[in-house]
Amino acid sequence: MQLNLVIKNGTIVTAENVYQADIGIRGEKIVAIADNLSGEREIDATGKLVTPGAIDVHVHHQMPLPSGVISADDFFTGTRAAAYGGTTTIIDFVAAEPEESLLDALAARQAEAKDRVVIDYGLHMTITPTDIAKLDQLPAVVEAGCPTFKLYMAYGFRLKDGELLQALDAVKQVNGLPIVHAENWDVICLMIAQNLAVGRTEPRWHPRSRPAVMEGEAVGRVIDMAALVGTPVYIFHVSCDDAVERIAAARRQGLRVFGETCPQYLLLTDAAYEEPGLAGTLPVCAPPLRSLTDQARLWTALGRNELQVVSTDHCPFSSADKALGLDDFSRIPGGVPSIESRFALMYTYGVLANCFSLKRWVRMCCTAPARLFGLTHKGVIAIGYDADLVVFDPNKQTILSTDLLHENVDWTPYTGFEVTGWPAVTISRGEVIVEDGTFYGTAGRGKFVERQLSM
Ligand code: DUC
Ligand code: ZN
Repeated sequence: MQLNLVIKNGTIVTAENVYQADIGIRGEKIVAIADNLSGEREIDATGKLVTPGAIDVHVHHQMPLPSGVISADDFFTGTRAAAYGGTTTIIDFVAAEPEESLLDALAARQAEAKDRVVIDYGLHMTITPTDIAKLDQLPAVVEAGCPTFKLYMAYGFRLKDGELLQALDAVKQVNGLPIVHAENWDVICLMIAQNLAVGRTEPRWHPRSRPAVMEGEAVGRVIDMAALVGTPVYIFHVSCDDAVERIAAARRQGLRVFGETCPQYLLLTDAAYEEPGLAGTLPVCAPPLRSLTDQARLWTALGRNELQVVSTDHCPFSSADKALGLDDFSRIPGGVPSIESRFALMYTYGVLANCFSLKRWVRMCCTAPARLFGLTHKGVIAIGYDADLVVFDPNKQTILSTDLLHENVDWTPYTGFEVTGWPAVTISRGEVIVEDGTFYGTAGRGKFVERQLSM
């Protein structure tokens, strides 16, 4: 069989197995897994791990906030950084204007991404309060390849409980997956106002205005509503023990409840908000960073499969934008970067720290996101799947810094973090797009993936 590309002598890591074999690629697909393959081009992966391309189901590129500030990575810079870090598919978001149809909004967002994306991408459809009148459009959105629906319980465009129930029911009717930002917005608003009223304006009041117990309450509330309606539900950016406990309890009852956490909650704590001046504003995100105890619980939850996915919620804002909230923590644009470092951070601080196995690393960063989010040809190393692969050098030592990373932002919360293991080669649909630190991809080569759920 004529092979265009062969990855030779590597250790293949999948969610189920770790084994030695060569991988043969023809065109965009994996067509052979065997010993002693040869092809037009061969990459020697001796001493390296070969994994599926990582999948990041939670990213915000060029996302405008109501304040007018826009997240700093666009679809080119963000997906190029993702490729450097071994991520070959992302799922971003689309939100319709009040007068806009959901399909028009989808087309507009695809137009923003089209000429810029370096890797394949999908989009989650957001359901805001003004979209409750458009729920009859959901079948068309699913038909267009977007079967996952973002529901906010926080921010100005949150859904109130009645709207949330309506949205969950509508998503269930189309066999979609609701994905939820779960926090208690009324409590947060009150606590922010109370703190600001007495001059508590510094970033340290950000986590104190968004208590973990109320994240747990919101997670429990939406799980109960999803159970009432009979739909599965996926909880975004779980940050604390209270939220994990609700998810774990629901799963023990046999409910189809899933959750993710992100590197910031696994590796940073709320002590970061105690830093004076600008430094304390930078890691502001929502939910906020939590305590060391919460952090430890998240690692345990990943090891026990109480949480299934590690995504990033990559949403960088420049330090100049963060400084807009220097005198008022509630004005700090929320979000942190990690689209490039997630896969390696999870290897170093997860696998090498014995929190979970190699197989589970691949499961939570590649295979589970593909399965849960309907990326039917991705996240797995098997014949017929897309040749999205990473040749991962498990010995490469790196100290993270903004100079090393390619995210379009002038800071990273991971400055000084020591990482062992980094992608040496990233392959997207059979094309080498990063090799030994050089980028070979092109803007616009990524394709929109029409996703189909199989839950
Ligand atoms: N939280 C953040 O911190 N940023 C982006 C959106 C979100 O929910
Ligand atoms: Zn987000």
